[in-house]
Amino acid sequence: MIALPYDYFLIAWFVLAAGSTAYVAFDQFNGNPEPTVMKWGFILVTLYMGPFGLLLYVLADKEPRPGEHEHFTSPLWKQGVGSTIHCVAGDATGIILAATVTALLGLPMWIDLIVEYIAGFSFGLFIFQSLFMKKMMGGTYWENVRKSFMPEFISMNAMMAGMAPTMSLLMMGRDMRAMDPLEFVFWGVMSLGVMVGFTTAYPFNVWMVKKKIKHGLMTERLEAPGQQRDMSGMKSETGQMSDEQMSHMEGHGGQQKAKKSGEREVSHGGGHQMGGDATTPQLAALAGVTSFLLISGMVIPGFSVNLGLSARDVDGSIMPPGMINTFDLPGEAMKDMAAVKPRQVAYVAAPDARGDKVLAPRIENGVKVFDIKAEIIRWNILPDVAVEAYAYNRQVPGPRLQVTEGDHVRINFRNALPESTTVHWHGLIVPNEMDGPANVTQDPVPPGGSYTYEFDVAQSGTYFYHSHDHPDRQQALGLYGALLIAPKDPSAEVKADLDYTIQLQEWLKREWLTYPAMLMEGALPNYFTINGKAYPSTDTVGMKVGQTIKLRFIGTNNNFVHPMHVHGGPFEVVAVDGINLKESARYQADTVNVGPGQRYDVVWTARKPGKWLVHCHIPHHTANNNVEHKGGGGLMLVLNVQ
Ligand SMILES: [Cu+2]
Repeated sequence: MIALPYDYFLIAWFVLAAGSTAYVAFDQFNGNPEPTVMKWGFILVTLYMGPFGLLLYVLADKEPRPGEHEHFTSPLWKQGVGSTIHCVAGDATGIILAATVTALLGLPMWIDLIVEYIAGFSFGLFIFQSLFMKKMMGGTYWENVRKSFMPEFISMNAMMAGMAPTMSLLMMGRDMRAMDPLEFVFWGVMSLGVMVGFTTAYPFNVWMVKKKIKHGLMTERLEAPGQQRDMSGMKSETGQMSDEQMSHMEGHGGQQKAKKSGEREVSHGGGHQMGGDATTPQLAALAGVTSFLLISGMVIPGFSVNLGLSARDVDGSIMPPGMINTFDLPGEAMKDMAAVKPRQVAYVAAPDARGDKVLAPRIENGVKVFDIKAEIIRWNILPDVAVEAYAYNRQVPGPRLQVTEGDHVRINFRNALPESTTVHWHGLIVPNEMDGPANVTQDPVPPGGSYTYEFDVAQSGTYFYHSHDHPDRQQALGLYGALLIAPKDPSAEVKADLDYTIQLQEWLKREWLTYPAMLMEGALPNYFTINGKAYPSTDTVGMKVGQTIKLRFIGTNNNFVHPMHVHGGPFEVVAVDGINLKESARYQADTVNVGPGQRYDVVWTARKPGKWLVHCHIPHHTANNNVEHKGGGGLMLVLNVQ
């Protein structure tokens, strides 16, 4: 799926690889005089290595002019390319098949690596070398297995020594979609792994070709003297003849003739004959060193990434850019901190949509009934900044529930998130099974599930509700809303001319993706909102000189204590955590530290006309991704006094 800019790059890469492979396949089967196994070797390697496979093909193997293949491919470096090609074609195919199967089976990465090695080695040795190359090697199948074992072992070790750490570090890195064969980036990592593996295997293959213990490039010609003469005659007459024409003629005339007479000749480029000049100590040393490289390539990534995890454990998570990823980080932690998957967005809110809308209850037999649903939405915190949010009733904050002390309420909750969740009624005295903490007072509500919360409202004041299942993720992503309870006796309410609720939230949005902001390395927020909007998209509240406003600050945020400050003179703190302060306990201040979960009701008087700011006093929290616009950003709003 497309989630990050490099997904587009990968698509372009796959198009290039497909084009390169098509060209190599066409050219191989239309004129390159080479054994079929080598044709397929180049085709497979070009499929994995794209334009680099094509480059190797034209530089080292493609017959420049008819009849020159033997001479053209004779230099040792080209023979080394050929030898590495048939190693990589077999081994990499085995590795990629194994990686796909183990990922789909949900096996941990370390088992995946071992299975890949065994599969790659087996595929390379038993099929690609011993079976497909039987013709070139001469002898029986099992003789070939025996002869091929040591060169294949050395080459496979060297290749996997490069491919394994490339796969481990990239698959278990920041973007763990790379563990999922259904994602582009899995195939991108495989391609890169094959390229690194090719590079690490190449020098060993050059040496083995030089020592005549491994085949390099070969030329296979179908000897048909009559045809050859005819063709050269034609060539001298017409002066030119395309490769296609020649191969066409060979294919239809020459081949049949050759088959009849059995005249098929394979020559090894550079005149190499298989015999083997390598000494036993040399082979033993190479086997030892490549084994060491292999084990290092398998083990060393395990010092920095968790090879005990499977594709299922990490579930295609994309981690925040600066997160510290260590070998002991569990998959659960990764999923908790991961970006919201854009494809899971169920609803796109209008860019100017507002949250905290009053939800009118249904009255059923005297019970106030509210319907609330949690799902993933796209939500604009600024006109040009949209986040993937977890939301109640498709808004951030969730709908405002306004009830009166003494009400009996019922909340029909439905979970349309891809994960379990619950709802907690923060600060309320409710029956324990209505309180919400997942796995403490209730089973979490599964995706698609529902739960009915029902209780008598025995308190009054400023409260809120929020998720209590993985709240570090879910509440941080927007699962909260105001719960305002009017006192049964209206005279108990501290009166003001205006009433405005301020719900705080911290966001982490980077590189197109939204992560739950957390007070930890790599997950710190870069956007901040009041009622789901960052300044200058926050409300401007109109007032007249002499009017009072009750500001209800709610710490619906997860991480910081926000020192909320009002310009233009002090306010009076009249209630804390929903409880009215006695007159004697009320106090004047111009800043209240609103910590997560806390509520402060303050009454401010508009003393002078003008634009008076309400803002957090941590200046980073009044910027949008560290950019100021119209004098600030984030946790800021204007009281516009006429
Ligand atoms: Cu702040």
